[in-house]
Amino acid sequence: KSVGAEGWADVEKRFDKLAVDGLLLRSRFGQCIGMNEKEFAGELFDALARRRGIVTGTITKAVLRDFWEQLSDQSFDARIQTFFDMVDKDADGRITEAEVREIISLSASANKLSTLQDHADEYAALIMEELDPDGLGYIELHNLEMLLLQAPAHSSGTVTDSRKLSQLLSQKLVPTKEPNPIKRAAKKFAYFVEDNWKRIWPILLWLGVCVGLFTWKFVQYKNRYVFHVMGYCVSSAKGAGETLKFNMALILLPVCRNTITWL
Ligand SMILES: [Ca+2]
Repeated sequence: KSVGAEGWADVEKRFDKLAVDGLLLRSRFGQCIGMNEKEFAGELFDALARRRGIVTGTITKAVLRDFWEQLSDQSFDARIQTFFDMVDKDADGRITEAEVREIISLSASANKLSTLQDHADEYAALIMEELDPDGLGYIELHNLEMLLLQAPAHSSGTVTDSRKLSQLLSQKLVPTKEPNPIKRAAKKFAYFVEDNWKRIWPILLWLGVCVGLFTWKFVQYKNRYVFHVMGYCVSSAKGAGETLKFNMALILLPVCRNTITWL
C-alpha cells in the first residue's frame, strides 16, 4: 500500500543495510520495501519469487530491483498480474477453485470473519461460476481482466489509459456507499439474512408455531360463552398457556432423547 510512495534509492539503501552477503532474506523483504504488514509482505514475496522460479527464499539486489519495478508499476496490467500471482499458488498460470477457496479462508481468518470462513466453499463456487463461464475448472488471467474491464467499457466507451483503468478498477472493487440510509440498512439486512439464514429459519419457525398456537386458542375461546363473562382475559391466558405447553415440550425433547440413548 505504501509501495510506490518512495523511490528505488531508499529501497536500495535499506537493501545494503539488511542484506547478508548480498542476499536479502524473505523475512526482511517487507522492511526493505517499506511495508509494515509483515505477513502480507511475505505473501507478496512468495508470489513474486514463485513466478520467477526462485525457491531459495533469498534474493539478490538485481532481483529486488525487478520485484520493485513490478510493485511500483501503477498500471492496470502490472497490478492485476501481482494479484493473480498471489492467488496462483503453484504458478501454473491458472487459478483453480481450491486456490480461490484458500485465498478466501486466508483473508477470512486474517480479518476474523467466521461466517465468511463457513461459506468459503460456497463463495469460491460463486466466484468460479462468474469467472469461468465455460466450466473449464480454472481461471486464467484474461478472465479476470475481462470481468474487471467489462463495467468501465460499458459506461465510457473505450478506455485505454491504464491509470484511468486502475482508478475504475478500484471503484469497482470498493462497494459504492448508498446515499439513502434506509436503502443502505435494507441492503445490510439482506446480506445479514443471506449469511445467517441457517440460524434465522429455525427461530422464525419457532416464532410462527408460537403465534399460531396462541391465535388458535385465542379464537377458540373467543367463540365460547365464557368470553362474554371474562372478556379477553380468558382467551389471552388460554393462548399463552398453549404456547407454554409447546415450549415445555421443546425443552423436554432433548432430555427424552438423552434418556433413550442412555437406555
Ligand atoms: Ca494454479
